[in-house]
Amino acid sequence: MDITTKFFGMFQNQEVIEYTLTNSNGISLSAIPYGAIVTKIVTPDKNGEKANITLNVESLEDMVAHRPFYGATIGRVAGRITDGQYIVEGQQVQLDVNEKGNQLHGGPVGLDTKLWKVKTKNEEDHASIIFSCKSLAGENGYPGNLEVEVEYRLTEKNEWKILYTAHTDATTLFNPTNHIYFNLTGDIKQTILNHKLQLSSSKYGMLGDRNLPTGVLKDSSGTAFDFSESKLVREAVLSDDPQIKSVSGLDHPFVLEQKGEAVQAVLSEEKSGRQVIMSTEENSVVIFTHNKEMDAFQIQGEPAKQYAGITLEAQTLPDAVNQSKFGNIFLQPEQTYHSQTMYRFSVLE
Ligand code: G6D
Repeated sequence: MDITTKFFGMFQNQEVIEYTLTNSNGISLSAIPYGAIVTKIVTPDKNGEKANITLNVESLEDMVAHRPFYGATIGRVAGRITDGQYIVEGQQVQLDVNEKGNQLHGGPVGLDTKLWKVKTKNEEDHASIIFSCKSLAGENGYPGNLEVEVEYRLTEKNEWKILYTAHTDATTLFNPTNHIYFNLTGDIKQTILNHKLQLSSSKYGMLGDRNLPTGVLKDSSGTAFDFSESKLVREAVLSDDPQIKSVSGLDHPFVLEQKGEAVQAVLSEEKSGRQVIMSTEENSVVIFTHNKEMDAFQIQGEPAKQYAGITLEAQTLPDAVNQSKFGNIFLQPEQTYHSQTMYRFSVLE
């Protein structure tokens, strides 16, 4: 495996270096210590043409100024926490809020806004970029000093494995994800509407006011949210389903029926022949289809268009701390948090 580095930008007078892992099949993954952000994933198409298959901001300045979350490590808690509040041992905790009175993606200074420590590891069958950071008690309103490690492992089997480890010195919340947006065409000027998606899921979380989960996990069979058989993303995103219309696309959690090594999601694109499969230990995957053009910054000379990318954000169901049966995201001092999500890249002949 090859590990290379390149200057990426400056943050608070510190050099931010981009690390790139490349395997013997010409697949590479690049990431930076700011936000443990994945800046590129390059894979070949069916003709061997290599291209970046993810949506990324080109400059660190734009990442810091606009926080689009592209490829970023999200935490302490991915998604929205209603009113930034939760109850633990009969006490109400008030977190910092940063979107319509809720906490979104870990709050105003979430893990995606921090400069992580970094080291690399090069083994026979894989190479890794290992990021670590500390979130102090009180940051974004969370109790507990949290230590997080995220390992991005690229293997010779063309897998990107994300391995999370975390500890806390007081009961807190932890539900991280990676906010990667895929565009398998390799051209962000094309939309993801002709991508095909298949999910091992029969229920999705309905959204209500302020994009908050209503708590209802609805049966998806026969609806726009039914991806039990592979189907074009456009069939969902352009449907008249009120849940789709209300957010102009997908922005919903899908309950995953299997866990661990099983394949729970298959995303593919016919023209390039590229395919990504996902497996995770988490109980859900949030799929967001970049439902609005982002005109605060430019990528390749133009704003990132509507439907320029699609996320597969593996995590415990959003707002789990306020929804019974959504899962447990409390992290206790005596626990070590471990979770793994894997994406495998291939080409359909
Ligand atoms: C919007 O509602 C969506 C979120 O799900 C997404 O993560 C964010 O944009 C980037 O707030």
